Amino acid sequence: MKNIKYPISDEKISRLIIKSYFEDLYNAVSSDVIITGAGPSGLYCAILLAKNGFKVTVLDKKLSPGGGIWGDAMSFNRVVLQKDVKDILEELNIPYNEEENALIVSSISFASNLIAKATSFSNIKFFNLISVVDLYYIDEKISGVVVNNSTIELQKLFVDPMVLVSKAVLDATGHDAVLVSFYNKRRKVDMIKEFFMNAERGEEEVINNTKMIAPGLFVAGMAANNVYGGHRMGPIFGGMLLSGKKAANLIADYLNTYKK
Ligand code: 48F
Repeated sequence: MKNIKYPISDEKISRLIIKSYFEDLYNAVSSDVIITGAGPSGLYCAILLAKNGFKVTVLDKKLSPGGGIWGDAMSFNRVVLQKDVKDILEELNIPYNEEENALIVSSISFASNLIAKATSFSNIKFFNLISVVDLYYIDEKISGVVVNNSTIELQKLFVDPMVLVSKAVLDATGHDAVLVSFYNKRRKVDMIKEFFMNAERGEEEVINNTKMIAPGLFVAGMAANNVYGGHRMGPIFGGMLLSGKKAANLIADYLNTYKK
């Protein structure tokens, strides 16, 4: 008696994976928005834009989405959020404990629920192990990104990248503000660099610093504080969600008035 009623051959496994993956990649050659960085600000922005009906591509150079959430606090797997984002945690089904007017959340639950929500939208395509290595610039606006496989980048192999086009691009790459740095190489932006750690100030600033840097190029999350000189902060994440929300609103307004 066999235990498995529907066995699958190795050949079929390869065929199914290649077909499914490359269908998605083919589809992602052109999107409304490319979000680079699947940390908290990028993921929440993707969720809100997808809810609005936009076609979203999320790229992350690492194996697992979630960015800095997994690293939590010195490896103590909890993060803290302000009560201002209680409704967002409830919307994302993330359990929390309330203490001293603050919310305490398991970083594992926070990351996995954000990822689960984002991957539940058919209009968000996810690609991990893909690095953005440059910006695509056409007609005086940012019109996509130049990408390569992360393992090729790590090995520094001489392999040419390709372009994914979009009407808007979000730099949600965290502390390094990678996409704004690419832009800054050709068109000057005053990158002030992030300031010393201060959670209260940094969390306020990260929302104010979420902006459109140049036509088609937006910045959110820690990248925004790095560009505009906001304070860095530790394992507190309300500002990241609210920055992602502000970015989604700015991008939606831009896309609604977008002319090719
Ligand atoms: O750093 P990250 O989590 O971004 P964030 O949304 O959140 C910051 C917090 O995690 C934390 C904090 C809390 O107060 O300060 O730092 O600003 O995630 C950034 C993601 O971008 C990816 C990287 O792998 C990470 O998952 N990334 C960075 N550079 C590239 C990239 C690149 N060139 N191409 C693709 N992905």
